[in-house]
Amino acid sequence: MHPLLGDLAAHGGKLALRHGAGAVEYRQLDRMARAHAGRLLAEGVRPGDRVAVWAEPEPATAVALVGNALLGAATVPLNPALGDRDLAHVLRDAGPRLVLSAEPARHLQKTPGVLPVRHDGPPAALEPVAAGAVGLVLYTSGTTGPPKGAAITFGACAFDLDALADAWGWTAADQLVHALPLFHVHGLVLGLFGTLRRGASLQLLPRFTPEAVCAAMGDGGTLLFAVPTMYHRLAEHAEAHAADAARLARARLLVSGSAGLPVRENERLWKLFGQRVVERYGLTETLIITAARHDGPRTPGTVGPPLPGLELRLLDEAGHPVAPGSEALGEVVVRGPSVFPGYLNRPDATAAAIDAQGWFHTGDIATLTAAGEVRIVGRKATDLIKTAGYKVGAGEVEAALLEHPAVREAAVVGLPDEDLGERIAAFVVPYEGKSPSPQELADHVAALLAPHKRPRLVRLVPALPRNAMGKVLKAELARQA
Ligand code: MLC
Ligand code: AMP
Repeated sequence: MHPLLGDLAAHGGKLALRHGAGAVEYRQLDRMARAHAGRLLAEGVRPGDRVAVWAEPEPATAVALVGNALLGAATVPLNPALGDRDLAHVLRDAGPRLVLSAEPARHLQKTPGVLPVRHDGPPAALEPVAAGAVGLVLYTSGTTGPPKGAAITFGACAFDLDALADAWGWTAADQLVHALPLFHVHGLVLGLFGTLRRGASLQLLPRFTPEAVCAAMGDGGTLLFAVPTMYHRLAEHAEAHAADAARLARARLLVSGSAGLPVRENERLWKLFGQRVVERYGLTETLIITAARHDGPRTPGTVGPPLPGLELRLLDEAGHPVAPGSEALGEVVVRGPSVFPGYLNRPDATAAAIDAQGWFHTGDIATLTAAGEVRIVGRKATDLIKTAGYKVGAGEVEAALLEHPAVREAAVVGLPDEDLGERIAAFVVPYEGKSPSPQELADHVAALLAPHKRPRLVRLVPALPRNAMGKVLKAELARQA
Protein backbone atom coordinates (compact mmCIF):
# COMPACT_ATOMS: atom_id res chain seq x y z
CA MET A 1 0.00 0.00 0.00
CA HIS A 2 1.38 3.39 -0.91
CA PRO A 3 1.58 5.65 2.19
CA LEU A 4 -0.21 8.50 0.42
CA LEU A 5 -2.20 6.99 -2.44
CA GLY A 6 -3.10 3.60 -0.96
CA ASP A 7 -4.16 1.02 -3.54
CA LEU A 8 -5.52 2.98 -6.50
CA ALA A 9 -6.44 -0.16 -8.45
CA ALA A 10 -8.74 -1.22 -5.62
CA HIS A 11 -11.19 1.51 -6.72
CA GLY A 12 -11.56 -0.33 -10.03
CA GLY A 13 -13.76 1.36 -12.60
CA LYS A 14 -14.61 4.31 -10.37
CA LEU A 15 -14.10 7.72 -12.03
CA ALA A 16 -10.84 9.28 -10.87
CA LEU A 17 -10.55 12.28 -13.12
CA ARG A 18 -12.51 14.13 -15.77
CA HIS A 19 -10.97 16.64 -18.13
CA GLY A 20 -13.20 18.07 -20.84
CA ALA A 21 -14.85 15.12 -22.55
CA GLY A 22 -12.16 12.72 -21.30
CA ALA A 23 -12.45 10.49 -18.24
CA VAL A 24 -9.89 8.35 -16.43
CA GLU A 25 -10.95 5.48 -14.17
CA TYR A 26 -8.93 4.49 -11.12
CA ARG A 27 -7.68 1.22 -12.61
CA GLN A 28 -6.58 3.09 -15.76
CA LEU A 29 -4.84 5.74 -13.69
CA ASP A 30 -3.09 3.02 -11.69
CA ARG A 31 -1.92 1.24 -14.86
CA MET A 32 -0.74 4.46 -16.54
CA ALA A 33 1.04 5.67 -13.39
CA ARG A 34 2.82 2.31 -13.04
CA ALA A 35 3.80 2.43 -16.71
CA HIS A 36 5.17 5.92 -16.12
CA ALA A 37 7.09 4.62 -13.09
CA GLY A 38 8.52 1.80 -15.21
CA ARG A 39 9.66 4.29 -17.76
CA LEU A 40 11.37 6.35 -15.04
CA LEU A 41 13.22 3.23 -13.86
CA ALA A 42 14.31 2.58 -17.43
CA GLU A 43 15.62 6.16 -17.59
CA GLY A 44 17.72 5.49 -14.49
CA VAL A 45 15.52 7.25 -11.93
CA ARG A 46 15.53 5.60 -8.49
CA PRO A 47 13.33 6.07 -5.41
CA GLY A 48 14.45 9.24 -3.62
CA ASP A 49 15.59 10.94 -6.82
CA ARG A 50 13.99 14.23 -7.82
CA VAL A 51 11.94 14.53 -11.02
CA ALA A 52 10.67 17.89 -12.28
CA VAL A 53 7.27 18.07 -13.95
CA TRP A 54 5.92 21.07 -15.83
CA ALA A 55 2.54 21.26 -14.12
CA GLU A 56 0.17 21.72 -17.04
CA PRO A 57 -3.44 21.22 -15.88
CA GLU A 58 -3.82 18.01 -17.88
CA PRO A 59 -4.45 14.32 -17.16
CA ALA A 60 -0.94 13.38 -18.32
CA THR A 61 0.47 15.67 -15.63
CA ALA A 62 -1.64 13.86 -13.03
CA VAL A 63 -0.30 10.53 -14.33
CA ALA A 64 3.28 11.78 -13.92
CA LEU A 65 2.62 13.16 -10.43
CA VAL A 66 0.98 9.92 -9.31
CA GLY A 67 3.57 7.71 -11.04
CA ASN A 68 6.46 9.59 -9.43
CA ALA A 69 4.79 9.10 -6.04
CA LEU A 70 4.24 5.36 -6.63
CA LEU A 71 7.93 4.97 -7.46
CA GLY A 72 8.95 7.01 -4.40
CA ALA A 73 10.56 9.79 -6.42
CA ALA A 74 10.22 13.39 -5.22
CA THR A 75 8.32 15.58 -7.66
CA VAL A 76 9.45 19.14 -8.25
CA PRO A 77 6.41 20.70 -9.94
CA LEU A 78 7.14 23.65 -12.24
CA ASN A 79 4.73 26.52 -12.86
CA PRO A 80 4.20 26.36 -16.67
CA ALA A 81 4.62 30.16 -16.77
CA LEU A 82 7.84 30.18 -14.71
CA GLY A 83 10.27 32.90 -15.78
CA ASP A 84 13.92 32.37 -16.69
CA ARG A 85 15.55 33.40 -13.41
CA ASP A 86 13.24 31.40 -11.12
CA LEU A 87 13.41 28.37 -13.41
CA ALA A 88 17.22 28.40 -13.49
CA HIS A 89 17.26 28.69 -9.70
CA VAL A 90 14.85 25.77 -9.18
CA LEU A 91 16.69 23.50 -11.61
CA ARG A 92 20.05 24.33 -10.05
CA ASP A 93 18.78 23.97 -6.49
CA ALA A 94 16.69 20.81 -6.95
CA GLY A 95 18.95 19.08 -9.48
CA PRO A 96 16.19 16.87 -10.97
CA ARG A 97 17.22 13.67 -12.77
CA LEU A 98 14.60 14.35 -15.46
CA VAL A 99 12.33 17.15 -16.57
CA LEU A 100 8.96 15.96 -17.90
CA SER A 101 5.99 17.64 -19.48
CA ALA A 102 2.59 16.79 -20.91
CA GLU A 103 3.38 19.44 -23.55
CA PRO A 104 7.15 19.22 -24.06
CA ALA A 105 7.16 21.39 -27.19
CA ARG A 106 5.98 24.30 -25.06
CA HIS A 107 9.02 24.07 -22.78
CA LEU A 108 11.75 22.91 -25.15
CA GLN A 109 13.39 26.31 -25.31
CA LYS A 110 13.60 26.77 -21.54
CA THR A 111 14.38 23.11 -20.69
CA PRO A 112 16.08 21.61 -23.77
CA GLY A 113 16.19 18.05 -22.36
CA VAL A 114 12.49 17.97 -21.45
CA LEU A 115 10.85 14.58 -22.10
CA PRO A 116 7.20 13.89 -22.87
CA VAL A 117 5.14 12.13 -20.19
CA ARG A 118 4.66 8.55 -21.45
CA HIS A 119 2.46 5.87 -19.95
CA ASP A 120 2.07 3.33 -22.72
CA GLY A 121 4.72 0.83 -21.59
CA PRO A 122 4.34 -2.14 -19.23
CA PRO A 123 3.38 -1.28 -15.62
CA ALA A 124 6.31 -1.61 -13.22
CA ALA A 125 6.37 -3.81 -10.14
CA LEU A 126 7.35 -1.33 -7.45
CA GLU A 127 9.09 -1.50 -4.09
CA PRO A 128 7.23 -0.25 -1.01
CA VAL A 129 7.60 3.50 -0.38
CA ALA A 130 8.31 4.81 3.16
CA ALA A 131 5.90 7.30 4.70
CA GLY A 132 8.87 9.41 5.72
CA ALA A 133 10.20 9.68 2.16
CA VAL A 134 10.12 13.12 0.56
CA GLY A 135 7.43 13.15 -2.12
CA LEU A 136 7.40 16.78 -3.14
CA VAL A 137 9.73 19.74 -3.26
CA LEU A 138 7.59 22.87 -3.41
CA TYR A 139 9.23 26.25 -3.96
CA THR A 140 7.96 29.05 -1.75
CA SER A 141 9.06 32.67 -1.42
CA GLY A 142 10.66 34.38 1.56
CA THR A 143 11.10 38.11 2.22
CA THR A 144 14.45 38.16 0.42
CA GLY A 145 16.36 35.93 -1.93
CA PRO A 146 15.06 33.37 -4.39
CA PRO A 147 12.31 30.87 -3.42
CA LYS A 148 13.21 27.99 -1.09
CA GLY A 149 12.38 24.35 -1.83
CA ALA A 150 10.23 22.92 0.97
CA ALA A 151 10.60 19.13 1.26
CA ILE A 152 7.21 17.49 1.92
CA THR A 153 6.89 13.84 2.95
CA PHE A 154 4.21 11.41 1.79
CA GLY A 155 3.32 10.79 5.42
CA ALA A 156 2.77 14.47 6.17
CA CYS A 157 0.36 14.71 3.24
CA ALA A 158 -1.48 11.56 4.33
CA PHE A 159 -1.88 12.80 7.91
CA ASP A 160 -3.13 16.20 6.77
CA LEU A 161 -5.55 14.84 4.19
CA ASP A 162 -7.11 12.42 6.68
CA ALA A 163 -7.59 15.23 9.19
CA LEU A 164 -9.23 17.37 6.49
CA ALA A 165 -11.41 14.49 5.33
CA ASP A 166 -12.72 14.17 8.86
CA ALA A 167 -13.26 17.94 9.16
CA TRP A 168 -15.11 18.17 5.86
CA GLY A 169 -16.91 14.82 5.69
CA TRP A 170 -14.91 14.24 2.51
CA THR A 171 -15.70 10.79 1.07
CA ALA A 172 -15.46 8.74 -2.11
CA ALA A 173 -18.88 10.14 -3.07
CA ASP A 174 -17.44 13.64 -3.57
CA GLN A 175 -16.52 15.18 -6.88
CA LEU A 176 -14.09 18.08 -6.55
CA VAL A 177 -14.12 20.93 -9.04
CA HIS A 178 -10.46 21.78 -9.50
CA ALA A 179 -9.21 24.98 -11.16
CA LEU A 180 -6.13 25.56 -8.99
CA PRO A 181 -2.53 25.39 -10.12
CA LEU A 182 -0.97 21.93 -9.76
CA PHE A 183 2.33 23.32 -8.47
CA HIS A 184 1.33 24.41 -4.94
CA VAL A 185 -0.09 22.74 -1.85
CA HIS A 186 -3.66 23.85 -2.45
CA GLY A 187 -4.16 22.38 -5.92
CA LEU A 188 -1.61 19.57 -5.77
CA VAL A 189 -1.77 18.13 -2.23
CA LEU A 190 -5.38 18.98 -1.35
CA GLY A 191 -6.94 18.95 -4.80
CA LEU A 192 -5.23 16.07 -6.60
CA PHE A 193 -3.72 13.85 -3.89
CA GLY A 194 -6.60 14.53 -1.49
CA THR A 195 -9.14 13.33 -4.02
CA LEU A 196 -7.16 10.18 -4.86
CA ARG A 197 -6.52 9.31 -1.22
CA ARG A 198 -10.31 9.35 -0.65
CA GLY A 199 -11.08 7.37 -3.80
CA ALA A 200 -13.20 10.36 -4.83
CA SER A 201 -13.43 12.08 -8.23
CA LEU A 202 -12.00 15.22 -9.72
CA GLN A 203 -13.02 17.54 -12.54
CA LEU A 204 -9.78 19.10 -13.70
CA LEU A 205 -10.46 22.42 -15.47
CA PRO A 206 -7.91 23.73 -17.97
CA ARG A 207 -8.06 27.17 -16.32
CA PHE A 208 -10.11 29.12 -13.82
CA THR A 209 -13.08 31.04 -15.16
CA PRO A 210 -16.29 31.60 -13.18
CA GLU A 211 -18.28 30.15 -16.09
CA ALA A 212 -16.25 26.94 -16.19
CA VAL A 213 -16.42 26.45 -12.42
CA CYS A 214 -20.20 26.99 -12.33
CA ALA A 215 -20.71 24.62 -15.25
CA ALA A 216 -18.61 21.94 -13.53
CA MET A 217 -20.50 22.40 -10.25
CA GLY A 218 -23.72 21.94 -12.19
CA ASP A 219 -22.31 18.80 -13.80
CA GLY A 220 -21.74 16.57 -10.78
CA GLY A 221 -19.40 18.73 -8.71
CA THR A 222 -20.05 18.54 -4.95
CA LEU A 223 -16.96 20.24 -3.55
CA LEU A 224 -15.03 23.37 -4.52
CA PHE A 225 -11.55 24.36 -3.34
CA ALA A 226 -10.61 27.91 -4.31
CA VAL A 227 -8.63 30.96 -3.23
CA PRO A 228 -10.43 34.18 -2.19
CA THR A 229 -9.68 35.84 -5.55
CA MET A 230 -11.63 33.05 -7.24
CA TYR A 231 -14.55 33.46 -4.80
CA HIS A 232 -14.52 37.20 -5.49
CA ARG A 233 -14.78 36.58 -9.22
CA LEU A 234 -17.43 33.88 -8.67
CA ALA A 235 -19.48 36.36 -6.63
CA GLU A 236 -19.21 39.05 -9.33
CA HIS A 237 -20.31 36.50 -11.90
CA ALA A 238 -23.10 34.96 -9.82
CA GLU A 239 -24.64 38.36 -9.12
CA ALA A 240 -25.26 38.72 -12.84
CA HIS A 241 -26.11 35.06 -13.59
CA ALA A 242 -28.77 33.59 -11.30
CA ALA A 243 -28.61 30.10 -12.84
CA ASP A 244 -24.90 29.89 -12.06
CA ALA A 245 -25.50 31.16 -8.52
CA ALA A 246 -27.97 28.29 -8.12
CA ARG A 247 -25.37 25.78 -9.33
CA LEU A 248 -22.92 26.90 -6.66
CA ALA A 249 -25.66 26.99 -4.04
CA ARG A 250 -26.14 23.24 -4.56
CA ALA A 251 -22.53 22.47 -3.58
CA ARG A 252 -22.08 20.15 -0.61
CA LEU A 253 -19.14 22.28 0.57
CA LEU A 254 -17.37 25.43 -0.62
CA VAL A 255 -13.86 25.73 0.84
CA SER A 256 -11.61 28.80 0.77
CA GLY A 257 -7.96 29.11 1.66
CA SER A 258 -4.41 30.22 0.81
CA ALA A 259 -5.28 33.79 1.81
CA GLY A 260 -7.76 35.53 4.08
CA LEU A 261 -11.37 35.77 2.96
CA PRO A 262 -12.61 39.23 4.02
CA VAL A 263 -15.69 39.10 6.26
CA ARG A 264 -17.57 41.34 3.82
CA GLU A 265 -16.87 38.91 0.98
CA ASN A 266 -17.91 36.00 3.18
CA GLU A 267 -21.28 37.69 3.86
CA ARG A 268 -21.74 38.37 0.16
CA LEU A 269 -21.10 34.70 -0.68
CA TRP A 270 -23.53 33.61 2.02
CA LYS A 271 -26.27 35.77 0.52
CA LEU A 272 -25.53 34.49 -2.98
CA PHE A 273 -25.10 30.79 -2.25
CA GLY A 274 -27.13 30.31 0.93
CA GLN A 275 -24.23 28.60 2.69
CA ARG A 276 -21.14 29.71 4.55
CA VAL A 277 -17.85 29.13 2.83
CA VAL A 278 -15.61 26.94 5.02
CA GLU A 279 -12.16 28.43 5.66
CA ARG A 280 -8.92 26.69 6.39
CA TYR A 281 -5.38 27.97 6.92
CA GLY A 282 -1.91 26.63 6.32
CA LEU A 283 1.47 27.07 4.71
CA THR A 284 3.54 25.14 2.22
CA GLU A 285 5.89 24.13 5.05
CA THR A 286 3.18 22.88 7.43
CA LEU A 287 0.37 21.92 5.05
CA ILE A 288 -3.08 22.83 6.40
CA ILE A 289 -3.11 23.41 10.15
CA THR A 290 -6.57 24.77 10.96
CA ALA A 291 -9.96 24.18 9.35
CA ALA A 292 -13.59 24.91 10.08
CA ARG A 293 -15.64 21.70 10.19
CA HIS A 294 -18.52 20.88 7.87
CA ASP A 295 -20.68 20.11 10.91
CA GLY A 296 -19.28 22.84 13.16
CA PRO A 297 -19.38 26.63 13.41
CA ARG A 298 -18.20 28.58 10.37
CA THR A 299 -17.34 31.91 11.94
CA PRO A 300 -16.53 34.55 9.30
CA GLY A 301 -13.07 36.03 9.81
CA THR A 302 -11.76 32.86 11.45
CA VAL A 303 -10.04 29.86 9.91
CA GLY A 304 -11.34 27.26 12.34
CA PRO A 305 -9.61 25.36 15.15
CA PRO A 306 -6.30 23.47 14.82
CA LEU A 307 -6.59 20.07 13.17
CA PRO A 308 -6.60 17.19 15.69
CA GLY A 309 -3.12 15.68 16.01
CA LEU A 310 -1.36 19.04 15.64
CA GLU A 311 -0.20 21.31 18.46
CA LEU A 312 -0.81 24.99 17.76
CA ARG A 313 0.00 27.98 19.95
CA LEU A 314 0.06 31.73 19.60
CA LEU A 315 3.22 33.21 21.11
CA ASP A 316 3.23 36.82 22.28
CA GLU A 317 6.31 39.03 21.89
CA ALA A 318 7.80 37.64 25.09
CA GLY A 319 7.38 34.10 23.73
CA HIS A 320 4.49 33.19 26.09
CA PRO A 321 1.37 31.40 24.79
CA VAL A 322 -1.69 33.68 24.64
CA ALA A 323 -4.94 32.49 26.19
CA PRO A 324 -7.98 31.70 24.02
CA GLY A 325 -10.62 34.43 24.12
CA SER A 326 -8.15 37.03 25.37
CA GLU A 327 -7.98 38.96 22.08
CA ALA A 328 -4.20 39.05 22.64
CA LEU A 329 -2.09 38.84 19.49
CA GLY A 330 0.52 36.16 18.96
CA GLU A 331 2.55 34.49 16.25
CA VAL A 332 1.15 31.13 15.15
CA VAL A 333 3.58 28.29 15.88
CA VAL A 334 2.78 24.68 15.11
CA ARG A 335 4.24 21.25 15.79
CA GLY A 336 3.20 17.81 14.58
CA PRO A 337 3.07 15.30 11.75
CA SER A 338 2.28 17.74 8.92
CA VAL A 339 5.29 20.00 9.58
CA PHE A 340 8.01 19.63 6.96
CA PRO A 341 11.52 18.32 7.69
CA GLY A 342 13.22 21.35 6.12
CA TYR A 343 14.21 23.33 3.05
CA LEU A 344 16.39 21.74 0.42
CA ASN A 345 20.04 22.89 0.68
CA ARG A 346 19.08 25.53 3.26
CA PRO A 347 19.90 24.34 6.81
CA ASP A 348 20.16 28.01 7.81
CA ALA A 349 16.61 28.79 6.72
CA THR A 350 15.32 25.54 8.26
CA ALA A 351 16.94 26.38 11.61
CA ALA A 352 15.42 29.86 11.47
CA ALA A 353 11.92 28.44 10.91
CA ILE A 354 11.87 25.39 13.24
CA ASP A 355 13.04 25.93 16.83
CA ALA A 356 14.85 23.47 19.08
CA GLN A 357 11.55 22.10 20.43
CA GLY A 358 10.30 21.37 16.92
CA TRP A 359 7.87 24.29 16.66
CA PHE A 360 7.54 25.81 13.20
CA HIS A 361 7.20 29.60 13.37
CA THR A 362 4.73 30.69 10.70
CA GLY A 363 5.24 34.47 10.82
CA ASP A 364 1.44 34.87 10.85
CA ILE A 365 -0.11 36.96 13.63
CA ALA A 366 -3.44 35.81 15.03
CA THR A 367 -5.85 35.78 17.95
CA LEU A 368 -7.69 32.79 19.43
CA THR A 369 -11.42 32.96 20.05
CA ALA A 370 -12.82 31.56 23.28
CA ALA A 371 -13.98 28.57 21.21
CA GLY A 372 -10.42 27.93 20.05
CA GLU A 373 -10.82 29.21 16.48
CA VAL A 374 -7.85 30.99 14.95
CA ARG A 375 -8.32 34.49 13.53
CA ILE A 376 -5.41 35.53 11.28
CA VAL A 377 -4.92 39.29 11.58
CA GLY A 378 -1.58 39.95 9.89
CA ARG A 379 1.98 38.95 9.26
CA LYS A 380 5.26 39.66 11.05
CA ALA A 381 7.11 40.40 7.82
CA THR A 382 5.74 43.32 5.82
CA ASP A 383 7.95 42.21 2.94
CA LEU A 384 5.79 39.16 2.20
CA ILE A 385 2.86 39.72 -0.13
CA LYS A 386 -0.07 37.34 -0.73
CA THR A 387 -1.56 38.13 -4.11
CA ALA A 388 -4.34 35.98 -5.59
CA GLY A 389 -3.27 33.24 -3.15
CA TYR A 390 0.39 33.30 -4.24
CA LYS A 391 3.14 34.22 -1.78
CA VAL A 392 5.62 36.71 -3.23
CA GLY A 393 8.65 38.26 -1.52
CA ALA A 394 9.15 42.00 -1.99
CA GLY A 395 12.89 41.31 -2.15
CA GLU A 396 12.73 38.97 -5.14
CA VAL A 397 10.66 41.48 -7.13
CA GLU A 398 13.00 44.33 -6.19
CA ALA A 399 16.02 42.25 -7.25
CA ALA A 400 14.37 41.50 -10.60
CA LEU A 401 13.53 45.18 -11.17
CA LEU A 402 17.14 46.15 -10.41
CA GLU A 403 18.26 43.91 -13.27
CA HIS A 404 16.44 46.20 -15.70
CA PRO A 405 18.95 48.61 -17.28
CA ALA A 406 16.74 51.67 -16.65
CA VAL A 407 16.19 50.96 -12.92
CA ARG A 408 18.47 52.59 -10.35
CA GLU A 409 16.45 51.83 -7.20
CA ALA A 410 13.27 49.91 -6.50
CA ALA A 411 10.97 49.30 -3.54
CA VAL A 412 8.04 46.89 -3.61
CA VAL A 413 5.01 46.81 -1.32
CA GLY A 414 1.66 45.03 -1.19
CA LEU A 415 -1.41 47.26 -1.42
CA PRO A 416 -4.92 46.19 -0.41
CA ASP A 417 -6.91 44.96 -3.42
CA GLU A 418 -10.53 43.80 -3.59
CA ASP A 419 -9.83 41.11 -6.17
CA LEU A 420 -6.28 39.96 -5.39
CA GLY A 421 -6.26 40.54 -1.63
CA GLU A 422 -2.97 42.33 -2.10
CA ARG A 423 -1.63 43.94 -5.26
CA ILE A 424 2.10 44.19 -5.92
CA ALA A 425 3.17 47.83 -6.29
CA ALA A 426 6.64 48.93 -7.34
CA PHE A 427 8.23 52.33 -6.75
CA VAL A 428 11.10 52.81 -9.13
CA VAL A 429 13.81 55.43 -9.32
CA PRO A 430 15.01 55.39 -12.94
CA TYR A 431 18.51 56.31 -14.11
CA GLU A 432 18.77 59.86 -15.34
CA GLY A 433 17.22 60.33 -18.75
CA LYS A 434 15.39 56.95 -18.60
CA SER A 435 11.64 56.51 -18.21
CA PRO A 436 10.73 52.84 -18.59
CA SER A 437 7.00 52.21 -19.03
CA PRO A 438 5.04 50.33 -16.32
CA GLN A 439 4.19 47.63 -18.86
CA GLU A 440 7.85 47.15 -19.78
CA LEU A 441 8.82 46.73 -16.12
CA ALA A 442 5.91 44.39 -15.38
CA ASP A 443 6.82 42.27 -18.43
CA HIS A 444 10.45 42.24 -17.31
CA VAL A 445 9.50 40.82 -13.87
CA ALA A 446 7.05 38.31 -15.39
CA ALA A 447 9.72 37.03 -17.78
CA LEU A 448 12.38 36.66 -15.06
CA LEU A 449 10.23 35.34 -12.19
CA ALA A 450 6.60 34.49 -13.03
CA PRO A 451 3.55 36.42 -14.27
CA HIS A 452 1.92 36.39 -10.82
CA LYS A 453 4.99 38.17 -9.39
CA ARG A 454 4.68 41.11 -11.79
CA PRO A 455 3.82 44.50 -10.28
CA ARG A 456 0.28 45.61 -11.10
CA LEU A 457 1.18 49.20 -10.25
CA VAL A 458 4.48 50.82 -11.19
CA ARG A 459 5.26 54.37 -10.15
CA LEU A 460 8.39 56.23 -11.24
CA VAL A 461 9.63 58.46 -8.41
CA PRO A 462 12.61 60.84 -8.15
CA ALA A 463 13.73 59.27 -4.83
CA LEU A 464 12.60 56.70 -2.25
CA PRO A 465 11.66 57.97 1.22
CA ARG A 466 14.30 56.78 3.71
CA ASN A 467 14.86 57.11 7.45
CA ALA A 468 18.06 58.41 9.03
CA MET A 469 19.61 54.93 8.75
CA GLY A 470 18.93 54.91 5.00
CA LYS A 471 16.18 52.26 5.27
CA VAL A 472 13.33 52.66 2.77
CA LEU A 473 10.09 53.72 4.49
CA LYS A 474 7.72 51.24 2.88
CA ALA A 475 4.73 52.24 5.01
CA GLU A 476 5.20 55.77 3.70
CA LEU A 477 5.19 54.48 0.09
CA ALA A 478 2.03 52.47 0.71
CA ARG A 479 0.39 55.60 2.16
CA GLN A 480 1.40 57.66 -0.89
CA ALA A 481 -0.13 55.04 -3.21
C1 MLC B 1 -0.73 39.55 -17.88
N1 MLC B 1 -0.34 38.29 -18.09
C2 MLC B 1 0.96 38.33 -18.26
C3 MLC B 1 1.38 39.67 -18.13
N2 MLC B 1 0.30 40.40 -17.91
N3 MLC B 1 1.85 37.37 -18.53
C4 MLC B 1 3.12 37.70 -18.67
N4 MLC B 1 3.58 38.97 -18.54
C5 MLC B 1 2.75 39.97 -18.28
N5 MLC B 1 3.22 41.18 -18.15
C6 MLC B 1 -1.22 37.11 -18.15
C7 MLC B 1 -1.18 36.13 -17.05
O1 MLC B 1 -0.10 35.24 -17.16
C8 MLC B 1 -2.46 35.36 -17.33
O2 MLC B 1 -2.28 34.61 -18.51
C9 MLC B 1 -3.39 36.49 -17.64
O3 MLC B 1 -2.56 37.54 -18.09
C10 MLC B 1 -4.25 36.97 -16.49
O4 MLC B 1 -3.43 37.11 -15.38
P1 MLC B 1 -3.94 37.43 -13.88
O5 MLC B 1 -5.02 38.43 -13.89
O6 MLC B 1 -2.73 37.69 -13.12
O7 MLC B 1 -4.47 36.11 -13.25
P2 MLC B 1 -5.51 35.09 -13.72
O8 MLC B 1 -4.95 34.30 -14.81
O9 MLC B 1 -6.81 35.78 -13.93
O10 MLC B 1 -5.59 34.12 -12.44
C11 MLC B 1 -6.22 34.45 -11.25
C12 MLC B 1 -6.23 33.19 -10.41
C13 MLC B 1 -4.78 32.75 -10.17
C14 MLC B 1 -6.94 33.47 -9.11
C15 MLC B 1 -6.97 32.10 -11.18
O11 MLC B 1 -4.07 33.82 -9.59
C16 MLC B 1 -4.64 31.52 -9.33
O12 MLC B 1 -4.82 30.41 -9.81
N6 MLC B 1 -4.32 31.66 -8.02
C17 MLC B 1 -4.17 30.52 -7.12
C18 MLC B 1 -2.85 30.54 -6.39
C19 MLC B 1 -2.69 29.32 -5.50
O13 MLC B 1 -3.07 28.20 -5.85
N7 MLC B 1 -2.12 29.48 -4.34
C20 MLC B 1 -1.95 28.38 -3.37
C21 MLC B 1 -0.59 28.43 -2.74
S1 MLC B 1 -0.46 27.11 -1.53
P3 MLC B 1 -2.96 33.23 -18.80
O14 MLC B 1 -2.44 32.80 -20.12
O15 MLC B 1 -2.56 32.34 -17.68
O16 MLC B 1 -4.42 33.56 -18.82
C22 MLC B 1 -0.82 27.89 -0.06
C23 MLC B 1 -1.04 27.04 1.14
C24 MLC B 1 -2.51 27.09 1.40
O17 MLC B 1 -0.97 29.06 -0.01
O18 MLC B 1 -2.95 27.50 2.47
O19 MLC B 1 -3.22 26.72 0.47
P1 AMP C 1 2.31 29.68 1.08
O1 AMP C 1 3.70 29.81 1.57
O2 AMP C 1 2.12 30.11 -0.32
O3 AMP C 1 1.86 28.32 1.35
O4 AMP C 1 1.42 30.68 1.92
C1 AMP C 1 1.18 30.52 3.29
C2 AMP C 1 0.58 31.76 3.84
O5 AMP C 1 -0.70 32.00 3.28
C3 AMP C 1 0.33 31.71 5.33
O6 AMP C 1 1.50 31.99 6.07
C4 AMP C 1 -0.74 32.77 5.50
O7 AMP C 1 -0.14 34.05 5.58
C5 AMP C 1 -1.52 32.68 4.20
N1 AMP C 1 -2.79 31.95 4.34
C6 AMP C 1 -3.07 30.70 3.95
N2 AMP C 1 -4.36 30.39 4.21
C7 AMP C 1 -4.91 31.47 4.81
C8 AMP C 1 -6.21 31.80 5.32
N3 AMP C 1 -7.22 30.95 5.26
N4 AMP C 1 -6.38 33.03 5.86
C9 AMP C 1 -5.38 33.91 5.92
N5 AMP C 1 -4.13 33.66 5.44
C10 AMP C 1 -3.90 32.47 4.90
